[in-house]
Amino acid sequence: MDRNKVIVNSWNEWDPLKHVIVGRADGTCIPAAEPALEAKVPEDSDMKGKFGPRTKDTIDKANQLLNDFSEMLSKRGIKVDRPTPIDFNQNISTPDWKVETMFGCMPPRDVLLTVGNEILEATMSYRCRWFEYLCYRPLLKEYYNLDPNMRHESAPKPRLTDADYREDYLSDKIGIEKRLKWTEDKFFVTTEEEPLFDAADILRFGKDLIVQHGFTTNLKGIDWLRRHFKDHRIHAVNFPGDPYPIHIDATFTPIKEGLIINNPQRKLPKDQRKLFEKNGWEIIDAAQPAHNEPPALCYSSVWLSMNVLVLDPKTVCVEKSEKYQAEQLDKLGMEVIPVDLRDAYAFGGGLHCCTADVYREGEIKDYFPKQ
Ligand code: DAV
Repeated sequence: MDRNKVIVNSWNEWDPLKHVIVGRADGTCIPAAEPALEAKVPEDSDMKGKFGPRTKDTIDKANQLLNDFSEMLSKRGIKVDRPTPIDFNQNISTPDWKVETMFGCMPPRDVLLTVGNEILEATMSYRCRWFEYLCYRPLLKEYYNLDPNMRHESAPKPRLTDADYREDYLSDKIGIEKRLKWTEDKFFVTTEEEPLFDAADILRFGKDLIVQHGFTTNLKGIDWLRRHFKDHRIHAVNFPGDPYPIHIDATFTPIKEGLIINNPQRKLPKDQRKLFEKNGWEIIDAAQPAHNEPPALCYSSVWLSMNVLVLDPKTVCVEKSEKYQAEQLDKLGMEVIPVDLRDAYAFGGGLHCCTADVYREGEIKDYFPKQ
């Protein structure tokens, strides 16, 4: 194989990063109500009942931060690509449904899953995000043309009819207690009508993929991944304690081989820890977030504090204001690079969310030989 032509290669979350996609905030909309979104937007959120384009000044600010972050990565020798936004403020439809607006393309991590030489477009589970892959197609086309070994895959587009969502979640007045009980019982907003997953529910550990079963990924989605990645072992995990379980990357974050930080309010259940413990991996509580509340009009929780981007097993990007998380990682021997991103959180998440791997050095390895 001609190594010079390899564009796509990434097997885990921590090997040295050489090429990455960083999202953009252009045209991001607050999507209109739809069943999956209703379940996720916290009951007391300032976004309830609102939809349409975000303001120009908040978009400009977020773009400035994303541009600065990209520039910092480039200066460290990491190639950075950016998506091509489309007009998100338009009605979209399929024969089964229509919605008033799309979302945006700030968090590529939600849509694209890189496993080795493959980039897989996730099914997604919100109607407003059904067409988001289009923003990444110019890049995927380029990688596909340049790299004869690259596999460009797309999971079956879901129909996302009402049968995909539980009506129980449509109420605004469920209350945290009931939500916690439901999520602990794995009674999530998505049904098992058809395979559904968001790429940000998946973490890559060489031969093993760890997948969060929650609001955005159902068991059929996990089964689809198992059938698709035949040479991998797929493990479903869930995290009781999270009333809005979407995406694994503010909950369970591998830092380097052998070390994971876990959200102390969303602990991995004992039986699911065995795989890690048997193989000598340490799971420690993540530090507390520095903030009591997320920024205005933000979907994500304060735990974006642990949504870090590992550049290599000794270097990690942490949001600039997250002093406790930075301190913890520093004590664990990591070089911490502070990155100002908080004013972009509302556009789709933190440092891990707003990036997607194209190339990390290294090959597939078996980190969990004892299964
Ligand atoms: O804690 O709100 C955010 C994950 C975004 N990709 C949370 C999860």
